[in-house]
Amino acid sequence: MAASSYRFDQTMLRSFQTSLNNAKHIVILTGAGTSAESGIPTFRGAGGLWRKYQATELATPEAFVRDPSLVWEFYHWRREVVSRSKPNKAHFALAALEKRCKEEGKKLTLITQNIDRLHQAAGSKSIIELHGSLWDVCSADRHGYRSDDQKPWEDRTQPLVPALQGQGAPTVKHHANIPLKNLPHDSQGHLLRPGVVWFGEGLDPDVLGEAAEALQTCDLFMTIGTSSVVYPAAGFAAQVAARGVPLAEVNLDTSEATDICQYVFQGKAGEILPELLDVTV
Ligand code: BJW
Repeated sequence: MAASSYRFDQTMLRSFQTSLNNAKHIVILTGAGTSAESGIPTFRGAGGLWRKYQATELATPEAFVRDPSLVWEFYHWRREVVSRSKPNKAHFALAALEKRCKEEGKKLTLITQNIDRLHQAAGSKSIIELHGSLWDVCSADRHGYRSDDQKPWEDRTQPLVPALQGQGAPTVKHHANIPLKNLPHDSQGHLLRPGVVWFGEGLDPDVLGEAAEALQTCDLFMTIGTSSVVYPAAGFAAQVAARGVPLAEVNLDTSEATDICQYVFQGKAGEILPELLDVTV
């Protein structure tokens, strides 16, 4: 068996597991690091580069208005990557914990910033998707924002339009420059965009409301694989800490939330979580 690349402080581990066993409602916030071991790039750091762009530069309504073909190429490539990816041990451990909680009459709410649906693929049921889904599309207004008229809808067709076939490779230097008319459109001829939440866009109020309710009632909070720099999710840890709720972090590195967490477990989520949560995956 390969040696573990992490080593827990045993006192911290036991103390965390006591909090876990005593908790009646656990809220878990996940970010891109949770899917990193499935081969899905994170946003920040070297992995977040696509061609010469930082992923966060393309996840904006302004980028979409400036160059919808480029943004569609980027999302088409990510749909390809995710469609070939499988959930990892972190996803399975969280799904197993949810199942155990249910059997014991406890509640677990998983709030994810990820748009890859890998938590669902691993069997998690109680999920709040803060930033939408890679598999959703919606119409865009003239500023590139999600149109208020309708909610995003799922379209798993891949490619969404023939013009995207074979596009989006991260290594090529030249963009496809797909003419607007050949990009995804709805049946009324409106240009479509990915049904995700970009910088500067408000989150779905229903989704935010569900998250707020869970945050107000939880008695244990875990933050896993997120840098905790993007709001509103970045504010969740401090919000529950203000009620005296214990916080735990699992991350390869430190994050903006590390300093306020009582329990800090550093390493890969897929390696740490099965032992930490005492589940078999
Ligand atoms: C591992 C690991 C392994 C690696 N195991 N760990 C308050 C103050 C200041 C600004 C704002 C504010 N409120 C709102 C804003 C503006 C903005 C914001 O937060 N800006 C900040 C950057 C400062 N927020 C918004 O615009 C949000 N809208 C909003 O709040 O509306 C109202 C409003 C608007 C404007 C002003 C004020 C109010 C919307 C945010 C939408 C974010 N969208 C994206 C793209 C989604 C679609 C897509 O995927 O393409 O969401 S950006 C991107 O960042 C994506 C992610 O979900 C999000 C968070 O990233 P995450 O998951 O944390 O990933 P990384 O890469 O940052 O971190 C990975 C972590 O994993 C690292 O820590 C690694 O160490 C770790 N890791 N491998 C464990 N194996």
